[in-house]
Amino acid sequence: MAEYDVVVRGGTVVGAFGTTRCDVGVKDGRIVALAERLTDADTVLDAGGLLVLPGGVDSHCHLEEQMPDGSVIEESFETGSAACFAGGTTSVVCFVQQWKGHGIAERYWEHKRRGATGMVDHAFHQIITDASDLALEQELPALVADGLRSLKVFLTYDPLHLDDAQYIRVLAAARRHGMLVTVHCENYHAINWRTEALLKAGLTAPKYHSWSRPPVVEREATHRAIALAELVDQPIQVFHVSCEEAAEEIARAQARGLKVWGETCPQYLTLTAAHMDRSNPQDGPFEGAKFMCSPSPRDEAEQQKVWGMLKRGVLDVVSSDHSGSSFHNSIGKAAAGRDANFSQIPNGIPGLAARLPILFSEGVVKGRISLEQFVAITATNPARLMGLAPRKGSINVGADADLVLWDPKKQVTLTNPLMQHVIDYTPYEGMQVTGWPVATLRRGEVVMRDGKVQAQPGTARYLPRNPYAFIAPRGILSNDFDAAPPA
Ligand code: DUC
Ligand code: ZN
Ligand code: ZN
Repeated sequence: MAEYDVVVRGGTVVGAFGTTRCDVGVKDGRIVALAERLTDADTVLDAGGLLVLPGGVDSHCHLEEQMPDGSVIEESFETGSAACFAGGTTSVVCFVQQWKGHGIAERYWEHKRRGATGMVDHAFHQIITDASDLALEQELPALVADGLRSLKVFLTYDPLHLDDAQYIRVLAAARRHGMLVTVHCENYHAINWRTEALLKAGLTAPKYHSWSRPPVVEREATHRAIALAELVDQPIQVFHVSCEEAAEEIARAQARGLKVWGETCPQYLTLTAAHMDRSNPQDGPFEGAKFMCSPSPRDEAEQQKVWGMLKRGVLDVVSSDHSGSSFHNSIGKAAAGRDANFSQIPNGIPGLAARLPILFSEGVVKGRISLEQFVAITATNPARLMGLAPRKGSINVGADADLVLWDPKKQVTLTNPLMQHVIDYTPYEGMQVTGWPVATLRRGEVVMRDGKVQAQPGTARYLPRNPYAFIAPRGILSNDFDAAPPA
């Protein structure tokens, strides 16, 4: 029997802290050797001229989520897995929704069953829409015992949003259970107020989505989310930061020593509000719906500031927030008709496969971030923050052999078929990128080669997360009274 099942030979192995020329030896799905020359392998993959990257970790994407009205997000675990592998991502953290008025257990176990039908390794964030005793006191402990380590709250969006009292209850429950809280930061009442006024004034086209939620609504909610997290002494990650003023709130919190992390997404680095003002001959201004997500993309000056925040490390994760709704069918963007006003159009854009190529091309190739930073923000940092390290997110002996063979010179024009998701469009259609995944290995198995995804449905693994120190509360309270002592 050969010493290695697979050897990846002659590539340039990239880690968050450095880059080395070495071979990677794989046995039983794990990395067992890193050395200048490895022989005695069943399969040798030639990586000459290629980069060898850890498989991407997308810690924020929406797959097969079940909605209270009985509908299910279009992207299934199976189709989403194909998109992940096509773009060099091998692990995801996706969401389970709580339905208002219900507990969390039933949906969680159902979602876990669905996750197993795909191919991509996965963990879950539990969305809390109703901070009830049933959810947080009675049902949450069993989910934590199953390896759930993060909660998600929305400070805006009907019917998901929590008020401050409910948000504090979630922070306290997370602290007791040793969990991370991730937060969608926009001010609910401010957006509703502006939306009503815009609609009354007849300003209903997709482009007015961005007018309904200017940066100040994101900054205010980010400030409040951080302040209340500080009160409870609970670490949080602020999701999808779109603008400098929200990132500044995070920078200030970090400078004070708080455990606050910030994520952004490719859409805030490459799209602008002007995309929502596009028209086409068939659909008119409805074309703009393709780019509608929340927070709203801003402008080019803001994009450069968000890049700056990534370079500084204030924002240290880039995830896709893949939340697609197809454009041409009647259940997606046009669910309320093609004349619907902006507030009736589902938010969210697809981006699972585009995430790494866009970050590499716009970031590394254009000199905005280093190659090592690219690996850190797309794999190593999300794995560490989500409690998936050292098994995922880096190329280490003992880690799962999740690897991407990356051609740093290959030039590609992004098209929807290349994305391999179920959604019928990509907001990045026509974008030119340099750098492309030519093969993806998941636990040592080649699951994508030259664009052909070859993994079997049902081979995904759930990633239970043990308690981990990285997200432990600081133990610093306003005074000696701890209102939510850890269990
Ligand atoms: N924003 C979110 O917060 N989630 C999904 C889609 C979106 O645009
Ligand atoms: Zn969100
Ligand atoms: Zn999201």
